[in-house]
Amino acid sequence: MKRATLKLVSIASASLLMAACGSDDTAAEEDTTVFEEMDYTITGIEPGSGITESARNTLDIYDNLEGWELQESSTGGMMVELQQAYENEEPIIITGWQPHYIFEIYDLKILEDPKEGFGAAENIHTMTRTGLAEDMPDATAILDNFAWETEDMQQIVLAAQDVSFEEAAQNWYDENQDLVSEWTNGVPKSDGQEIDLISMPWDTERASAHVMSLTLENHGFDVNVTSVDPSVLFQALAVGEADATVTPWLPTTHGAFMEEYGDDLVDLGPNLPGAVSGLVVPAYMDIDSIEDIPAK
Ligand code: PBE
Repeated sequence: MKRATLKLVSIASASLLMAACGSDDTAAEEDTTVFEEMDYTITGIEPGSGITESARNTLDIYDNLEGWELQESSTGGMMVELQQAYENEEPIIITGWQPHYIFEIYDLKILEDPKEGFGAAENIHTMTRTGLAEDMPDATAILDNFAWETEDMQQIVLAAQDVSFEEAAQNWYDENQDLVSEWTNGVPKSDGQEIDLISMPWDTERASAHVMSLTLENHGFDVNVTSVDPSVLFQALAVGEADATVTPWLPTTHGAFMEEYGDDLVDLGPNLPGAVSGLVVPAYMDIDSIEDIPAK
């Protein structure tokens, strides 16, 4: 009798335990399913981009990202995957950055990054080759004066979804003559001096290169713009093949290139404060921090 009671008690507690485990399991399974569905893969962009470098570093420094992979592709490819996932409310984690128009068309969140794998907030810098200030002091003065805000860049990037970048930049330029004149005020006009700007193949950089090009052209310079991968950009500036750029993101995104080439070029400092890059998810996903992503 006593034994039977004990047995009953133990069965009861066992089933209670099982019930507890069961409900835990279900919750855990659901969470895991979401990440299994993504194949523990982060949707990345071009292998040569700075953000890809930061994402690789992020995978290394967070223990919970053990087993996760970064799928490198292209910005266009990432955008297509984001669009498809978003339309079907499926889970996706991308490498993303702001300014970017995806934040205008989708409800997204940048995951908190307590270990700063993507750096704290970044600035976009203006840089020249060594000696530009001596060779072209007036152009250098304009480059050095160049300063604008995230909203300005974002406005062009967004408008360029409907019209060409030339048109979007020209419209912004025409509407913001007060700001532009702050960059050129007191600087003598050129009589056709040539200057080679170098840029990167992303919308944000197309926007800034177009605006700087328009500014210099309207001040009498003969501007040529080339768009290349970040590593080529830094090399070109370091060996003096290009004159200037308004595109590097620092201290993290292009930090590795800066370490390699920083001594052989001139950093004129930030032209846009508060750029952000990181892991980005649709708002319908139930995670807020990189630390919320479960290990594989
Ligand atoms: N980006 C946009 C670039 C720089 C600007 C963040 C994609 C990169 O990662 O190199």
